Amino acid sequence: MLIGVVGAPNKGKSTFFSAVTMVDAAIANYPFTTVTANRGVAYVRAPCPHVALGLSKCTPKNSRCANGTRLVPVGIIDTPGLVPDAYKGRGLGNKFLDSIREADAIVQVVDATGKTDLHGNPCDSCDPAEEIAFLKNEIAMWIADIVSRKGAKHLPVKDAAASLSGLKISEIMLLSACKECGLDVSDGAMPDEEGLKRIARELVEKRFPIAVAFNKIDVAGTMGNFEKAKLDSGEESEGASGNGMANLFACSAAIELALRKAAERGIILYTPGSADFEVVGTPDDRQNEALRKMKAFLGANGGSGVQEIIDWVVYTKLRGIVVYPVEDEHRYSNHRGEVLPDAYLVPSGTTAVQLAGMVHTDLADRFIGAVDAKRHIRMGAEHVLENGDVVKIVAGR
Ligand SMILES: Nc1nc2c(ncn2[C@@H]2O[C@H](COP(=O)(O)OP(=O)(O)OP(=O)(O)O)[C@@H](O)[C@H]2O)c(=O)[nH]1
Ligand SMILES: [Mg+2]
Repeated sequence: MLIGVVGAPNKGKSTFFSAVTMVDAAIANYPFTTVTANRGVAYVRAPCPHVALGLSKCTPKNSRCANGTRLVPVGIIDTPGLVPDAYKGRGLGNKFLDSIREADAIVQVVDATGKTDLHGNPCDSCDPAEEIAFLKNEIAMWIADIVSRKGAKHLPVKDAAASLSGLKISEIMLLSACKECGLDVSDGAMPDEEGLKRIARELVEKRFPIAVAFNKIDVAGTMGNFEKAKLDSGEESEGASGNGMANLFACSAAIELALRKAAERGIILYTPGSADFEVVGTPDDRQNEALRKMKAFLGANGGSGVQEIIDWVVYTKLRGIVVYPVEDEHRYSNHRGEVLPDAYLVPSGTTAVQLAGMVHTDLADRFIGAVDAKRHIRMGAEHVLENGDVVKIVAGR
């Protein structure tokens, strides 16, 4: 799974990315600081099974365990800023769009203060809610443009689908988008330009689930903009889908980054996503003052909001589950005695034999069966795994 951090310039994308990955990406208060995409690894939270299994500890290898919370890796990509008409190549247009091709979902970072415009330049009172529509529109135009560049007026649906395959848009997805737009393509030909634009908007919804991060919420007076946007989007979408503003989140990437850096330096104990931290080092006066402010912010907002977004995207939008392959189902360990060493983030619906293939392609070929190590029952190849399962794969020679 790969999450793209996306949005107009100067909104805090790289700050968000750095906070969740601890990769040092360039951050600055001007547009187009990021010119090529940065890749890293973020983490989703899961209850570590060592607690429910009554084990005193675990030995994570590909992940971390922080006070009983397993932090499971998920790929993330920080993209260059997107400006209006990026699909025509404006700004870093093509670079931006290319960098989201592989993303399975998007975190759209908007500046909740309203102090930067769609080009990332200073602005007195821009409406952050406008940025939300802008991203969807831009991606839709990009998709429509890719198809219409194929030339023919009534392009065969098959050719349209082929032109979108690089974006991981399948023919089935395309046909379902046409259907949802009420457009009949049973003659095998794509509709006119107007129809194509509608289909492209529908494809954005299907292909790129979006969480909107109202960032810089630590700036005084900003929460009102978030509340307003929530109301606006709720009113708008309630008629359409009834699920309102569920994808809007308030966050402070800057505070999350500062907290993780302080934790890395041993000044505080902080579990990403929590609403508090403990001072364990010896901060100087300046650091003490900053920590005091951050504690107050976390207390008032129930956390920085950043980790919550990653978790929501992975669990709610991408329907991920976390499973733990082991070699010894009694000790929950690998052959070196390391307890619950690996946590795999997989799509819901993953079967035992598919997990075997993810651990090692060879294991799927030699698959004989699997054991549910928590319940001590056997699983067949097609057994669908559940979130939190601990699985021993049994393979032949
Ligand atoms: N107050 C506050 N400032 C923030 C926050 N996140 C980012 N900033 C500031 O916003 C400015 C832009 O941050 P970047 O992370 O470089 O933004 P970007 O979206 O990656 O910018 P481009 O790469 O130019 O598109 C910097 O001055 C950051 O310090 C936040 O949560 N709170
Ligand atoms: Mg950046």
